[in-house]
Amino acid sequence: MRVDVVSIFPEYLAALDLSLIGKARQQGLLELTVTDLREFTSDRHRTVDDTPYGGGAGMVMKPEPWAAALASALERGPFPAGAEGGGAAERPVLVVPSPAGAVFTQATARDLALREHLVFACGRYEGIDERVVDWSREHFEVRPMSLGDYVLNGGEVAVLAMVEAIGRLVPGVIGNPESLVEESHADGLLEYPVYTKPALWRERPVPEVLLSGHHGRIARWRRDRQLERTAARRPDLVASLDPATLDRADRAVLAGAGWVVAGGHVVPAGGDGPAAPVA
Ligand code: JCH
Repeated sequence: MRVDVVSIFPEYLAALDLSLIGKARQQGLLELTVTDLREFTSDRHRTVDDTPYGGGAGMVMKPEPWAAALASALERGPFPAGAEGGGAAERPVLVVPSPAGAVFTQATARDLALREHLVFACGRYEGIDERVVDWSREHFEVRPMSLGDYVLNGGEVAVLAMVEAIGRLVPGVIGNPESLVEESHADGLLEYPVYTKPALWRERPVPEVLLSGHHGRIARWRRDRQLERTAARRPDLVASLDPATLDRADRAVLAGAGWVVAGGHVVPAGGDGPAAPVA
């Protein structure tokens, strides 16, 4: 996979050279290039912004440097060279972080981890002139993406998060592929709590079942904690559970947390959900 990042703060992306992504590069699985948008300006002041048409606060990023930077990224092509394998050339993906983007999820990360060429355009100020996005659709699959419903000052932090989430899913990048298998079994539930040595710390014992060696009981205990946590912290995820994936023990834990299966959905006990049809 090739990853190109364009930013007016390229030093911000230095963290990508460390840890997981750095290892992927050393293994030849991923090639990362970070370029300074100002390299693609042609005026003496290396101007990248201007006032917004229609008025309003702040500044907007000018289209010309962006077009030049993105054309330069396109020229690099996929990595390794000829990653198409004789087939039709795949469209590179242009990810544009934006508070107005679709929310980036694990499903997005899995999808993008299979692509040959990802380009990330880090905006600043009030964002990038929208015509850059429109023009880019002629050359890229364009994906405006939000990290979540909160406002950052620019795209860099969002790109750090997205490249880390994507990079660890590139085949061969994670040392222990078992971790990925467990994650993919996550069934729309939050993770269970984890513990390590010492078995007793500040008068707090590790839950005894985890020391028991009973793999079936451990699996059931972990599943119970996942269900409890999800009910307490993420009611939206509980409401999205498919009842077909819930056994009797699951339903008992959810009932204890105030959720029941009714009308083919998981709903809060005692109202709200659609009534189950009477047979
Ligand atoms: C960004 C900005 C428009 C603030 C400039 C580029 C992404 N999830 C997420 N939150 N914020 C971002 C993000 C991504 C790229 C840029 N800004 C600052 C732009 C705003 O609304 C009018 C507010 C923020």
